[in-house]
Amino acid sequence: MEDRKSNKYPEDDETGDVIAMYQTLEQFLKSEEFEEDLKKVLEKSNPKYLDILEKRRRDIERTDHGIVIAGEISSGKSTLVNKITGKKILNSGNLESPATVCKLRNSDRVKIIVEHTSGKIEEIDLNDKCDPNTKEGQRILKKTLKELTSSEENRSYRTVEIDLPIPFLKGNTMIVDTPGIGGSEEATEKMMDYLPNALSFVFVINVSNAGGMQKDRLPEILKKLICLKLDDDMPCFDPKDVIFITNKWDIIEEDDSDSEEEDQKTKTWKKTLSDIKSQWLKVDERNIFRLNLKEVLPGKENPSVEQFEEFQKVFMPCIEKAKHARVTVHLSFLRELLENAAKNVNARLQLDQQSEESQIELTNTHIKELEELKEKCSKLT
Ligand SMILES: Nc1nc2c(ncn2[C@@H]2O[C@H](COP(=O)(O)OP(=O)(O)OP(=O)(O)O)[C@@H](O)[C@H]2O)c(=O)[nH]1
Ligand SMILES: [Mg+2]
Repeated sequence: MEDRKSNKYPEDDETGDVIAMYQTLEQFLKSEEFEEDLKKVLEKSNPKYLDILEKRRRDIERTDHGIVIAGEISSGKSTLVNKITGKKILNSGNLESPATVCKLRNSDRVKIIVEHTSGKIEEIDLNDKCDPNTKEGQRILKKTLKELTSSEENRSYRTVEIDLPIPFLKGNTMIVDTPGIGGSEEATEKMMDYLPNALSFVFVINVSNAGGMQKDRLPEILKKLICLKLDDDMPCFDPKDVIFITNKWDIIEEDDSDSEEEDQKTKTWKKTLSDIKSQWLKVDERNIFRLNLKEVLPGKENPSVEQFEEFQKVFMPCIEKAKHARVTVHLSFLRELLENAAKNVNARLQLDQQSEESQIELTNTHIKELEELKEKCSKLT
């Protein structure tokens, strides 16, 4: 393993500009120059603005734009990721599935990058060893990943990143396979820790599990997400974008005993829909899919393939949106805060007309500084 050289994308410059704007604004609003009474007025229009500014800056500094695939253990998450990429790379159906967050990223070079909980980063270059477009290449990648994630060292991994050509993924947007909820506590914790990096989610539900979602541990993660959102720790995640895949309908037995009664599948569908709606109020029903992932095979025609195609029509725009989501949301937040700050300083200037010249000069400096930031903000959008 070698130490990793950092990847840089064109949109990183844009992000860098937004981070710099946050820093300048934080410095200015904290400084003595920005007077106490102005601070109080701003606090009224934008309560806790300094705390929020700091949280927002931390959010834009996150480099992963994750589309996170999550759900209960063995629900079909890794199978789904393999179907999305069209490559059998992630291990599925393994009782000892990797208890690590696995991130897939588009790259010209094939490599695996391991991040330890200590922060140490290591890289395994596989570029000359496998071509991921061939079955053999996928087998090698899968085997390497399996060895890596089933090793004792896996416990010290925070994330494992697999870089390979996935043209539909842009820049830092990644598809993230997570350890199943209900597995080891340690793995669930790693998954929960990763959540603030996410911009979007696909939840996979195994409908053949008795009790469906109530017994499923999915509500646990949904609650955590709601808390993160309410605390402003995930400002760029839009709850309406969440997608649900209900999987493994083939395991539910057909009930042909009494045609008068609703069959098992209809009952399960109604229950699953009502569970999802009660646990995730913002759900868009068009984002709930019903299929058997194992029947999603190239060249086949069946209801699962049709549903998978419908799913892709919703999923692909999420990927496109993720590329600029952070910069767009942060710029509009900055613009609103700057407008409020400038408005307050302007009002102050009018009151100060009669007072000392130095006072007016200082207020003018505030306005100039805020206007400069606003202009930078407009140039970026
Ligand atoms: N019957 C049935 N089995 C499926 C279907 N989709 C996936 N499976 C199987 O379910 C098992 C678990 O699938 P995975 O993709 O590994 O599930 P996972 O959610 O990644 O599991 P963990 O990572 O261990 O939490 C595998 O044996 C899959 O082949 C389906 O539609 N029907
Ligand atoms: Mg898995």
